[in-house]
Amino acid sequence: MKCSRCKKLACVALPSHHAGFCPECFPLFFTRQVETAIRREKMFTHDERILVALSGGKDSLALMLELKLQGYDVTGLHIDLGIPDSSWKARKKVEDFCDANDLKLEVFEMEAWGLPICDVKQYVDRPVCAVCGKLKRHHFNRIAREGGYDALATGHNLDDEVARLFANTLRWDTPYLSDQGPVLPASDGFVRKVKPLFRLSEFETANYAFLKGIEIHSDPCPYASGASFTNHKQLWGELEHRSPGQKFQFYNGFLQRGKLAFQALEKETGATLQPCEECGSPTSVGRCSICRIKESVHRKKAAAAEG
Ligand code: Q46
Ligand code: ZN
Repeated sequence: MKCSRCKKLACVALPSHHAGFCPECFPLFFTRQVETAIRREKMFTHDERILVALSGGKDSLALMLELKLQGYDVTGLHIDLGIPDSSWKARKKVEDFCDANDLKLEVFEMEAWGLPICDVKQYVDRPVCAVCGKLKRHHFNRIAREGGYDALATGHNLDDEVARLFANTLRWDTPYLSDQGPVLPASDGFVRKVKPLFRLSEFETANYAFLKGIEIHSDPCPYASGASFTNHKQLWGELEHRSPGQKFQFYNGFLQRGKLAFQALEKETGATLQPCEECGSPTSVGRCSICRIKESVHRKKAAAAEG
């Protein structure tokens, strides 16, 4: 196959775009997709300050590098989760990457804040990933809000978005369906959230990271369960293989035609939010669920220490 742009030998075939690219031209395709996402969805401008959530994986590091190359004012935020034998490796990859590319970085330590994820696993009677995800979203938003950033960018790609949309649709989960999309505008103590990689598949992001020589953290989290999410991705992988372009059509169709209906439903039932009495984060009750989880873990830990 020849490169669709320069006609040299292609190294990446993209059936959904009826195209293929050589190692020099593929990053240009990637850049165009990110530019289109930012422009069409009005994600942010060159005058705004963007906080980029960096896990150390291929998507977040590729996003950070690409936004910097496009001249945006970006700062990375890494949350050190405090998972033994794992978190330090992800943190090191992020720190080395930011050093090597002269990128601004903030690191937030869950252990220093008083609730490492290993304690969540031990003392909370709920799936660890549900609580870990909630804690990460809480701190990403809080740090972006307190730091006066205009937007929080995450590395979610098309496969992540389609798998989540599919899961939300299977449950007809109205609150999540009304919120899902590449841009969530700022409201009630929440900063604007954006996903500039939503037009690109996992395969495309992985190729970009590889061709740019980004060293990623690829070890699986020792607490990972995510079986249904992985199953949904596999299912969609098969559909896409049989009918290239299906993933984007499904997601884009939802944005164009489905989302507004779910938003209208939520307006009728949505709760009013106010700042948490303790940490100031938006909540529908007096103290937010994060403050309550933290207190409950501390109580259980103290009781366990007393024997
Ligand atoms: S870090 Fe946290 Fe993930 Fe580990 S405990 Fe689960 S949610 S799997 S992306
Ligand atoms: Zn709180």
